[in-house]
Amino acid sequence: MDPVSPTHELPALLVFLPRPLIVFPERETMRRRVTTSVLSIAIFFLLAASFSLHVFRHLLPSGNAINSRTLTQPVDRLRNYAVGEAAVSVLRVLRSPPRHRPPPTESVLLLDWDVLLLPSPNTSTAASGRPLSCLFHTGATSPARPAGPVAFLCSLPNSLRRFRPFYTPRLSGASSNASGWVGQEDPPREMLRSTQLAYESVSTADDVIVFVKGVNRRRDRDLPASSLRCVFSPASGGAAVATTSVISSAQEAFRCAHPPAAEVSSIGPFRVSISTGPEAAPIPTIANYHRPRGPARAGRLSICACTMVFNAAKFLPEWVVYHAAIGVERFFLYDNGSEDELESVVGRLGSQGFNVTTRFWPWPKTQEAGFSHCAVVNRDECEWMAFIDVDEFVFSMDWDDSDQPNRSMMGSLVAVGPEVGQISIKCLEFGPSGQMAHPRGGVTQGYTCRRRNEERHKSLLRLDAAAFSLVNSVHHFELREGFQTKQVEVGEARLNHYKYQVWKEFKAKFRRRVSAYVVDWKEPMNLASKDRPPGLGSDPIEPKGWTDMFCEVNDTRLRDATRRWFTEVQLDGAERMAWDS
Ligand SMILES: *[C@@H]1O[C@H](CO)[C@@H](O)[C@H](O)[C@H]1NC(C)=O
Ligand SMILES: *[C@@H]1O[C@H](CO)[C@@H](O)[C@H](O)[C@H]1NC(C)=O
Ligand SMILES: *[C@@H]1O[C@H](CO)[C@@H](O)[C@H](O)[C@H]1NC(C)=O
Ligand SMILES: *[C@@H]1O[C@H](CO)[C@@H](O)[C@H](O)[C@H]1NC(C)=O
Ligand SMILES: *[C@@H]1O[C@H](CO)[C@@H](O)[C@H](O)[C@H]1NC(C)=O
Ligand SMILES: CC(=O)N[C@H]1CO[C@H](CO)[C@@H](O)[C@@H]1O
Repeated sequence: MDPVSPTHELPALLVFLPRPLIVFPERETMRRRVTTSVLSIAIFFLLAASFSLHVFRHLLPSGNAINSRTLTQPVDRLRNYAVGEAAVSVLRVLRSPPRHRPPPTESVLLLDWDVLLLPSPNTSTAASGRPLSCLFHTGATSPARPAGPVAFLCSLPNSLRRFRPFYTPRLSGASSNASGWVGQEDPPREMLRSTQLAYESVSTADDVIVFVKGVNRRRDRDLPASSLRCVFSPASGGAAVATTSVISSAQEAFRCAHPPAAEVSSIGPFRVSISTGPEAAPIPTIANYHRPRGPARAGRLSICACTMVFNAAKFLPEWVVYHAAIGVERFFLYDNGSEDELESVVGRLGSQGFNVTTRFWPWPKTQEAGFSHCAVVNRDECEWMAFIDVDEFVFSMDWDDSDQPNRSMMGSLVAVGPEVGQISIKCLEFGPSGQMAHPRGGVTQGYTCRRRNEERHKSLLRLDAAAFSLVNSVHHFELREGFQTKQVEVGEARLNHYKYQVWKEFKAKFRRRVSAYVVDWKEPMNLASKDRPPGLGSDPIEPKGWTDMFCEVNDTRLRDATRRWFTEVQLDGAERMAWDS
């Protein structure tokens, strides 16, 4: 929760004090009364001021509460330091009218001691060329790497992990325009927790969807929408400016009515969150509120694809080039904090004419929420959305004999009646196929032996058919009334899932699972789970005979087709695949 911000609470307390001076008394007694008033006001003011100073003493901003010098000191000393300057701050508050304030620098503690740092918009990050780092209140630092357009990721230094609370670091190496507004130099704020957080919001013409962790904690036990409220408050902190009703509550997605425009038009920006009862404080929020979107633009793309990625840059070109050729027009990647060259690979694909967009999505166990988000954000952009992973390739036996891929191929899969809201395609799981290293030419070229039976399924969703609640299980969505799911048989279309790759890749993928559905294979539990590779123990060491595991059927259909479709002959006569750079 935001601490009560003194710049918001104090003016209300102090502004009513001078009022007796304005109510003019009778002329004869005026002087005496004025004297008395002034005296009592002075006394009251002193009492009130010292009381409020006592109450707010560790919240009061001071001229330079955090600078590089004081940052090296313990927080308690910072607080004492702040009290000495309090009176000055109060007067400054009295003089300055309420105005637009940018949010302060905030941070969220993620899993594995990762810290997501959201610098105040008034912090310039295009700084001095010095490497950026997170500077913690003890003076400890750790390197900061960009995470999306406005955030940074750094690791909480070891020396701080044993001490509670955790304080928000500052972005060091950046310059800051401190002079613009009161409150910039607040004492350190506590970190927010990713387990209790409104982390994202999307506005449609009709409502605002807020993504929140910590409300619906248990599967199938979603709190009723009627017990919740949507709360809108200034991003800089302070009291709510509006609350509205929640229309739908499912998983981590909450649909709320927009507040009246007047409530959120004056002093912005605003944040949105959910509160679970009249007395309950809203869940802490970093979700910015946007006013309703305008009317949808005309014309939608037919088919797009949406996926979660973590360190998938190496696999991306093959997946994008292939699916673009068979008719996927746009790709949305939800990046779970990749540490590889994702952005440069995406940039290169963009310059080659592929439309790939990344969105930073570091929230733990939010694959369903990410897909809900993708479905609702792109509803005006795409008619169909394929929710498949970067190691999954759509293929149809009907394409076996084609000399060239064409953009109508995927289209033929979605050429269905208007009552079909979702198309469910089964997965065939490929094994290491005797490979010892990442195959030359890509996964489609090297992995050609698979398990016999299909496992699981993935879906193409007609975005207009997604249930209002946006409920999904990653593999498929719940649909609105009147729509149904079409199950496609493997003979018609299937997904080649390159699940069990060479040991090095498999290990890396499972070290940090992007899918919430894959059990942690290192934990000796759920040994019978479908997600657990059969025959694999719970040790991260290469099982004996790995290269030949999961090999029941030789299946070279996709390899053969892609060889035909994507082989390019170089000037020197050498061959390579279109996605090899
Ligand atoms: C700070 O303000 C100056 C002038 O007001 C401006 O030129 C500069 O770009 C600002 N720096 C940041 C970090 O915003
Ligand atoms: C991607 O497509 C969208 C809409 O279809 C368009 O606005 C955008 O400019 C495209 N981006 C690139 C890099 O082509
Ligand atoms: C992102 O990675 C973290 C760390 O392994 C994991 O806990 C989390 O569930 C992942 N997020 C998503 C959306 O899968
Ligand atoms: C695309 O390929 C499919 C499968 O080979 C074929 O049936 C169809 O006629 C092709 N469409 C175009 C427009 O070339
Ligand atoms: C797959 O093909 C290879 C090479 O032709 C052969 O050695 C192997 O036995 C085949 N595997 C299966 C499961 O049919
Ligand atoms: C660079 C930047 O964002 N500057 C802003 C800092 O805050 C003041 C007051 O809100 C704004 O007016 C500036 O534009």
